[in-house]
Amino acid sequence: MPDPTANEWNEDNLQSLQSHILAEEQSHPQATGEFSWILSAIALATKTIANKVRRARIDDVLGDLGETNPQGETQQKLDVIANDIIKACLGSRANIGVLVSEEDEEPTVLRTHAEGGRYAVLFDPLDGSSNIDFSVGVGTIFSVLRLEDGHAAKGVEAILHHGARQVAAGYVLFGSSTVFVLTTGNGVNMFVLDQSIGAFVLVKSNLQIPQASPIYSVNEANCNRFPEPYREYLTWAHESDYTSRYIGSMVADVHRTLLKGGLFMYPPTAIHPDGKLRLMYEANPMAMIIENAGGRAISEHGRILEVEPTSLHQRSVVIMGSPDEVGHVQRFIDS
Ligand code: AHM
Ligand code: MG
Repeated sequence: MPDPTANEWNEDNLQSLQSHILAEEQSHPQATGEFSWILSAIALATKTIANKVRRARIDDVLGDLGETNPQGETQQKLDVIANDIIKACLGSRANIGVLVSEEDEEPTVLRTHAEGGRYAVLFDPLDGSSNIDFSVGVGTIFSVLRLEDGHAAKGVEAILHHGARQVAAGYVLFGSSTVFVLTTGNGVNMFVLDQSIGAFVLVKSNLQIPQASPIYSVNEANCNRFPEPYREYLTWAHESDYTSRYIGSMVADVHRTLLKGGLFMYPPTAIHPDGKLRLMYEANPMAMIIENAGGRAISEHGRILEVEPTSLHQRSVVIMGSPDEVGHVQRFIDS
């Protein structure tokens, strides 16, 4: 019989994102505390975006702007609002040198390494935003890279590193609840925004993706334009009684895959021969999360995290999820 007078609150069941990051930093003797500044800015930005997303219809900011982003895709009003919020929240953090956004052609250089700019933050401010008018889950994705001394002189090259060099990555899903999933390379933790106190609280530490799960998540309407191995995989999955789930928002589809297991992929198509998703601020951060949860994340030529980027907005084929499920697709690609 539980003691009703016992205090059930302890550090395991009420820990904010902020205190979690501080505790993690304290466990690294060389940590300077700089990192918590960046993550607290991301938390502030995403809480603000969550509020905008919820109020979008009331504030009449749904729909597109009639303009396109650097990839030629239609910008939603909320894409631009979310981008501005992130830049406003991160721009004043003294240790951020460079911001890279899906919505901006060029990186925003805030300060050089000599001026204290130690990190670059790369982000997709509102992924899946074509779903926003219908109250479907959308999200912010971010990747944090450490900058080397002298980065200002090297320009974009200072940021063109493979994803294995990320020092942190995460996403915030604006769904029926607002969920913050974070990795700093040491497991994956999940926080939920408690609206009543305005803080992200830890709900699950050390998330592990299931080893296998018969679910695939892909835009199957493109099937006839997929290369042969993907079509063969889908035929195999149909014959193996797999089920399908596809929301069309990467954050929501990857989040489900992380929790329930299965496979998420965006193969090459006629329109997007290199895949549709962007390497540096969509594929890489999601790959870091999935790998840290025990899953696999590959393009057609090996680990996504080992792809050497040649441009900021380049695209990548994405195949990620439970290790066994990724293995099945790889089998068809390799045969
Ligand atoms: P976006 O960054 O412009 O929102 O595009 C990325 C989105 C992903 O969230 C999603 O996985 C994909 O595009 C869906 O593409 P499609 O509609 O071709 O299935
Ligand atoms: Mg996106």
